[in-house]
Amino acid sequence: MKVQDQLLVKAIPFIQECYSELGKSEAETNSRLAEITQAIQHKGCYEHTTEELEHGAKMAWRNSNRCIGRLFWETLRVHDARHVVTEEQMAEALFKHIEVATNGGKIRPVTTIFPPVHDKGEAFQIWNEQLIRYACYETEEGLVGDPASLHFTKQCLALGWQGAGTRFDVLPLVVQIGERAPRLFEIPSSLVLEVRISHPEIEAFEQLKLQWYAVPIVSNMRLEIGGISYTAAPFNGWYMGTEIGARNFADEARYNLLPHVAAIMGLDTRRDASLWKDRALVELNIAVLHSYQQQGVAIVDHHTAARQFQRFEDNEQKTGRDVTGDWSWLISPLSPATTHVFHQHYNNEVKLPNFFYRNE
Ligand code: HEM
Ligand code: NRG
Repeated sequence: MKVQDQLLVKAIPFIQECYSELGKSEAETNSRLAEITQAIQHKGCYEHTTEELEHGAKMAWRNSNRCIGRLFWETLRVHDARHVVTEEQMAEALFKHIEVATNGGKIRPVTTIFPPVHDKGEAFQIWNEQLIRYACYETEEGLVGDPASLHFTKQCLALGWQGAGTRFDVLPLVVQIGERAPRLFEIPSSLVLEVRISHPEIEAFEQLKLQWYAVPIVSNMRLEIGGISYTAAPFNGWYMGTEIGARNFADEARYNLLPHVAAIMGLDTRRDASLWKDRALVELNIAVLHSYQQQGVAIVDHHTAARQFQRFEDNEQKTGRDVTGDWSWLISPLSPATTHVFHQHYNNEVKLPNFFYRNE
């Protein structure tokens, strides 16, 4: 199939579904379809209206099979950044995203959408996996920081960045337009809200000197709406506590903190059967939820998130849409069988619009 036909084949069902959900008339839908068909025939591409972009992004969240937070899909704020042409403007828009999303801790779900692929053939790219993430350094004592960022940190250092060398250095933004050189921008620290981790009962947690950032802003996925690919479309909601407490802090290939937590709790780490890892995990997750709540930063525990997801499933069923989902991602890494998600089957079919990894 010709590239143009492929585009039209994806544009038509998107417009039909989008316009039907927005309650538009058949006449309006048909005239928009005619306009898009014309544009694709003459220019090889078409442009989304603000309304299509906004609703398309919401549909993409609604269709994100791995996301347990989808109850709130209609509340997504869409920042239209399709006018951006320079790297400076890109950084500016990303700073704005961080500020609006963070909102002093009352986190708002936001996506910022930069120009799509077809515009002058120049791809807008964000090298960061998330806008805010901690660096990782190779030292003689081993890795310092978040091992998930080892490769990206090396790229930043090669571009001339210098980090302070702590376990929690916020990495700079690296953006690239087309084949131009990538540009590095330090995020003003006043924009980065962070949470110090303490435990409601176990004071020794403070000795671990842990912290995490308030807002997860995923920036390594492309957003596809109606056949148009937005290569830079970072999005955020708020954290589910287990992402930090059961994975980022706990995974052996991340901060690997369970042995340290067990030590301050005085647990018997010589025997697996003492379940020291499980006990340490629970208290670490309690500490994460407690600290975010105490410092006024939005976060959700996995039981509440699962119940919210149940409501999403009910809503979708009432609306007559099939809920698709990726079971292996939807289950919580902590006590999964205590939530309904574990006991249910999900159809992992991929609907459009959606978010994809860059190379997909
Ligand atoms: C994945 C929760 C908002 C799109 C996830 C995951 C969780 C989650 C727990 C699994 C992450 C992992 O295991 O690493 C939430 C919560 C939100 C929220 C609590 C609060 C509002 C959003 C928003 C979008 C979104 C606003 C897009 C507009 C996605 C996508 C994935 C995902 C695409 C899969 C990421 C991947 O494949 O790496 N979400 N989410 N989520 N979420 Fe959400
Ligand atoms: N697990 C990752 C974040 C992935 C997305 N999670 C969200 N998304 N909650 C981590 O940093 O732990 N969101 O848009 O809210």
